[in-house]
Amino acid sequence: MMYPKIPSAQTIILYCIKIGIKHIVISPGSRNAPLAIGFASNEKFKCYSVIDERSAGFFALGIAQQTKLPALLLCTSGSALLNYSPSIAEAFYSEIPLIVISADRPVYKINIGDGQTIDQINVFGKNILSSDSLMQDLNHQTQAISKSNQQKLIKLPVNKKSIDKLQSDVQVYNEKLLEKSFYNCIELNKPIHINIPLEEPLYNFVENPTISLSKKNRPSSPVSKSSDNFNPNIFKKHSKIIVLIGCCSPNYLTTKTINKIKSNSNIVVLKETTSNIEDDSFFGNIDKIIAPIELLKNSTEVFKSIRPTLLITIGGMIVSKKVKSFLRDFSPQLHLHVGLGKANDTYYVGVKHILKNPNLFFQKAKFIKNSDFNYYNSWKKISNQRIAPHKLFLKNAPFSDLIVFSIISSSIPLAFQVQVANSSPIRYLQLFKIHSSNAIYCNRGTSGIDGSTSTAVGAAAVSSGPTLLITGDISFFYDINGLWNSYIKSSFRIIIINNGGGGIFRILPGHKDNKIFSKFIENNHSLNAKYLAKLYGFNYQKKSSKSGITKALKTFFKNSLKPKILEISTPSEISSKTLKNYFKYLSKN
Ligand SMILES: Cc1ncc(C[n+]2csc(CCOP(=O)(O)OP(=O)(O)O)c2C)c(N)n1
Repeated sequence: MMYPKIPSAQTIILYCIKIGIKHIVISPGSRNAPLAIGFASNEKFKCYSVIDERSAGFFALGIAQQTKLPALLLCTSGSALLNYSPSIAEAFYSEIPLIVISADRPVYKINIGDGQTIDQINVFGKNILSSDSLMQDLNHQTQAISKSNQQKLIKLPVNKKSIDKLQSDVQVYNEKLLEKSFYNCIELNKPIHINIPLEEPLYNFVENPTISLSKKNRPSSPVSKSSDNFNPNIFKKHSKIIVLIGCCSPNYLTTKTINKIKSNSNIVVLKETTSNIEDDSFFGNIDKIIAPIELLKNSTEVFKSIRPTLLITIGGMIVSKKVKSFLRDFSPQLHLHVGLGKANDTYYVGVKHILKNPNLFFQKAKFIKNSDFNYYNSWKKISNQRIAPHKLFLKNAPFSDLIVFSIISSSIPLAFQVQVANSSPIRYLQLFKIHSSNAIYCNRGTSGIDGSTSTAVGAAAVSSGPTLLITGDISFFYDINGLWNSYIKSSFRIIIINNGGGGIFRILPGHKDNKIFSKFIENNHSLNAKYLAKLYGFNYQKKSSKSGITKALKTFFKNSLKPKILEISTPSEISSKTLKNYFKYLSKN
């Protein structure tokens, strides 16, 4: 094992061992070499080398999403750090813990014309929990420090005793800062940033630690993790209750909770595909239920009849624009968000945050003994109305994105976890039933298209089962560097739905069929992934028909020596028209 001689660098490594950080994603550089070598030579850590920091950030996000523990990112000084921004914002809004360590020049070398230096503090603005710098060690290169011009870190004359005293203060400060920041990161599931100023020489190591960390207790919890600020009788006051479930990790709600919720027929559960919750009495495929109502002449009347008086939200971001607009236009009297994560006032009625694990919340909830089934049945009736027309439409619909998703959704083997890119892939997938064994993930914190591949590769690197990434063409080409690493397993699968541009913009309101739209909004193109597949060692197939895909999927998921890409070409115009016709058809039948 090699521990860096520089005390602050060694302290970070000892701290990571102390709190059990395991996964370290390292991007190259020289300033971060003391830490890179220190981590990589210690078998307590599993280190990954990912060159592009934007991709590295998402790769680490994928790891933390799966392990539910912080993954650590390490980069050199300068613009390297800025490239973590998209993944840090995603982690912040998705509440995924990441620790960013940036190596830096000493303070006296910033903004004086030294190479590869920028101001590295607070570069992530408000999209991160905290951004701090360790203090520079004063017993390392004391001469160089005392020679520095502007910031007098050490006052001359210096002697060993005074340096030892100053260094001991630096050590106390640094340990406290690490303790507090790491602890907050874990407790609040949010990203944090620690900058570390390092003076050369950088490549000196010792075999055994020369520092012993203080044994002081952890700082007090940043939030009270749980509170009882709710009235368990609230359910008795409402006969129209919606529980809306957004992004959750698998098994977030226990079977006991699900059964308890089911026992109350005043409750309608609307669950998104990313909720990873399955029960036949809950309503998935929310858009399939709501979008056709929007097209009815008497839509207001219908919406009014299913409007809730109490809305309870659980989990993270909501994908369905339809449910958001329904609940904003036909708003509940009361909105409670239950959980330890952030409560968003998404529906403009003011949100009351019940800071409690939803399982405990429902355990304590008191229900009316014999609730009538009216409210549940109103939703059930609409949901049932969709079943036959859905099937019939798909049977006769032309080859399009919708057809492709209907085929894919019924072909995924149970062992696969599914990583889905933004934006139309996750929206299409929401229209179909996915087996509960297939955990579904999507970067919905910021809904970016910039890291879906890297996230999927990172997640797959720490998952025992195989991973399928379903992505659009623009998202795929955007994050090509997600494939530029050596951690892609042979079981990794990518399906690219290539509709020649950002197909989502043809679906969203405001679409215009003209050149400006095609060039600047949709970005239509004629690229395909054939040569990229070759470059990165993937088996590759391209299909553009229903029978072609069906045939390809028969072998696509089977074991292979290389990972595989299945690229599916779809017609963009027909795809957007088909989706619109689908909702029209559902509304009329
Ligand atoms: C980093 C980033 N830039 C831009 C966007 C806006 N955006 C959302 S979806 C999309 C196009 C996605 O196209 P594609 O991956 O081909 O999927 P499709 O919608 O065609 O299915 C864009 C540019 C974004 N979400 N994130």
